Amino acid sequence: MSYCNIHIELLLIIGVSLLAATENPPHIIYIVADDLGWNDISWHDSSMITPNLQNIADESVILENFYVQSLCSPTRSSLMTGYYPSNIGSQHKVIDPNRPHGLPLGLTTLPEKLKETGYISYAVGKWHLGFCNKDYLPTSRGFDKFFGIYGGCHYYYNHSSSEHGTYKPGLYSGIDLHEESSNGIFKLKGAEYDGVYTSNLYRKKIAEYIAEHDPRKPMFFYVALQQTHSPVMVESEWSNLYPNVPDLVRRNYSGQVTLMDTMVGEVVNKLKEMEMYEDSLIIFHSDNGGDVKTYASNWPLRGDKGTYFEGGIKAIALIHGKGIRKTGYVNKGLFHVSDMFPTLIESVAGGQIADEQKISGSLYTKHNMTRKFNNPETCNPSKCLNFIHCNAHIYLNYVEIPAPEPNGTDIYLFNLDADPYEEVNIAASHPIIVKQLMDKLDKYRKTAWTFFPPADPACNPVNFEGFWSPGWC
Ligand SMILES: [Ca+2]
Repeated sequence: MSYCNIHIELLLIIGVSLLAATENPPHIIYIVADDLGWNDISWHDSSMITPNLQNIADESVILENFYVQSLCSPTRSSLMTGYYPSNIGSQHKVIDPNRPHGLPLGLTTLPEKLKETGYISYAVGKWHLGFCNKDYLPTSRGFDKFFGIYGGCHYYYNHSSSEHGTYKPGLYSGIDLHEESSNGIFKLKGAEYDGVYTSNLYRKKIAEYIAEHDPRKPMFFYVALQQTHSPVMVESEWSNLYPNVPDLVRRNYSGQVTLMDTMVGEVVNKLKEMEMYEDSLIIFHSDNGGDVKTYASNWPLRGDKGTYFEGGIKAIALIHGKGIRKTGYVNKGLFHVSDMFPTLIESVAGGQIADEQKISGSLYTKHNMTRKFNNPETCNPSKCLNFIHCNAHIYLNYVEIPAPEPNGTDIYLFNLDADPYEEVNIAASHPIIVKQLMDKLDKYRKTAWTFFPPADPACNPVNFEGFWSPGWC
């Protein structure tokens, strides 16, 4: 299935490409969960308490073969630009707060493109696409307002993170909570914020942005939730909903899932209150698979966040609302997050993407493939300084082949129709398919590059009133 087929199929699902020229395009509510496990949703595991998402799902199209990258920044880079991350230097690892890089400047982002057709854009939550220079910030990349964090995660109560996130302490640490608008960029600290669980701040701000929006203009709202990313911290009212879960971390993680679900319900209710719901298209998906270190569950899929087995790159996903022709079913078509950009621009917003962009060697050239830079069994992500030297992952008619490092020997080939949980490696018995896919992979390697500079001590938040801030690249 080529890019065109993927795009056309997604377009058919949405079915809004035939909007009359006089009809206003819908509001687009794009909700991204962080590290949500494949099995951590009620339609896969009925013990998970996600009634709001279930209600939406019952009236939506569940995309059961929706693929993303295995980590946060690569998926979000692809979503915001329509490129494969490997073609825009964003494939490698994530955008670390101590490295002077970001989503490469000069690329037209989704909100910038939507602005051409009249959209007003808001973002609440996690950015994780660079901040070392003001030019990388959300309001410099097309959003009209932003409230949230620049990095990949932070502690929910004191809003701090280290250069290594919250996994382990780093030499540099600081507060990561900001608001941006036409009035400026603001570091958020004080009684209104200190000690307040971050998601509660988001809940308030999401409602505020929707209430302030002029409903006569199309709205693009990027709701980038921190749930269910580490640290596994949640107020007890949520974890107490799972009294039968014996493990404390899993109980807290489950509470995060239900808080996430509640926030989605609050978005829906606010849209209804403002009489915008009937004119809204809602998209929900995770940015990568669940992280088993935080007790997420991707069962029965193999692998998890950071791997290129199904558990790392197959995301919970649905699409709901205005323009959907047929709802209440599971679609098993093969999609990649990069398909969202052209679909939303052309089919939903009524905008245009230049033909030369569609047919260029890198931009918007879609295939059923997802590249990978590491293999959990052979490659430590922290040592993968260039994904080309690590592993890749390619799909062809539902057969996948994670290819090895150039000097490696491990090749996996799975028939996902017969073996969806990747239990039997059939590479040795299918050399022709392996050769075909390796040749294809080599072709794509030639279009890849990496933007992953070394850490720069100029990032130190002590230089910026204790905040992770722009101004050092
Ligand atoms: Ca993530």
